[in-house]
Amino acid sequence: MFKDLREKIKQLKKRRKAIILAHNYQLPEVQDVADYRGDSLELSRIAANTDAKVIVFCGVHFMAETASILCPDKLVIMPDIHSGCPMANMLTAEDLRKLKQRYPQAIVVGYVNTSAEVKAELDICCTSTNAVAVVNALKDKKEIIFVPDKYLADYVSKKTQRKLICWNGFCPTHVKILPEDIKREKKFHPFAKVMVHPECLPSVVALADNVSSTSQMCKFAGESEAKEFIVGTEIGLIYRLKKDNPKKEFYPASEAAVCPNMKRITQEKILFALEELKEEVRVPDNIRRRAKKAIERMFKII
Ligand code: CIZ
Ligand code: SF4
Repeated sequence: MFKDLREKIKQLKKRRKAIILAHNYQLPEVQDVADYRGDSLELSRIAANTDAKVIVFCGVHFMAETASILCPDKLVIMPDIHSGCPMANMLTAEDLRKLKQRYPQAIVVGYVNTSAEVKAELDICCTSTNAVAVVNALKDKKEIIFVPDKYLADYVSKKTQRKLICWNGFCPTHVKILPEDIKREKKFHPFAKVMVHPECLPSVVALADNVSSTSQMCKFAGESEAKEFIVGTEIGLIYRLKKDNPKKEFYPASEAAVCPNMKRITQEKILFALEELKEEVRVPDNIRRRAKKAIERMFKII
């Protein structure tokens, strides 16, 4: 059945002049039909530079919004519009405006895991790949607000030796990975390198050989001499890591690290999305222009 679906998707994709982008956490069946896989920013950059007319974005809502912010002339559609990010939903634009009022001198750095409305309130955007570099570039600023992820903020603060004003946001999936999980897997696989995402608990980050975003993990696993890896992030990444490195072994730190929102999209939904060209994600122009500035400032730093 997948073969049939795959063929239909391929044909319709051509007819619609569409490309399919899949986040590293998507289901294997989605990654298999994607033209590109990557983290949210890699995918948005691909969206911005493609000649395709339609972008089928398989990820969560803020990622499709980011693609739309960077390429407003293209039709960005999500095969499941209800794929949201609970972390992004923990901070509203109104919350951030209030925080800014309390610290009027502070420069505002925001993780890409935020809504377009929140991005419009930021000075600079960042990702888990470049958060440390972004904060390091703000040496002349006395106060820095860093939202919404308190654990990413903790990691960045330790790496940069900067005090950050943060928000009480977190990723409900990454906090499921516990230090005991890492210790147990290390016992089972004593030669494995431990890679963890900076959205994890600080007690988990402290046990890692490598703390990085999903795209950095793919790079690290490919370049490392090690043959085995314990992976402390959403388990969808394991499929990509294994496919790209068939001679190496990857063990999830915890089978509980599943993001249900990342698992909503299927091949069937991709086919429907291509048939009906729905659901469109478009950011209103006034918000888009302001949000784009924050993303462009980040591009200038990295
Ligand atoms: O930016 C992304 O794609 C996220 C949320 C995860 C990562 O580290 O790739
Ligand atoms: Fe959001 Fe966490 Fe899911 Fe990523 S894994 S989309 S941060 S809830």
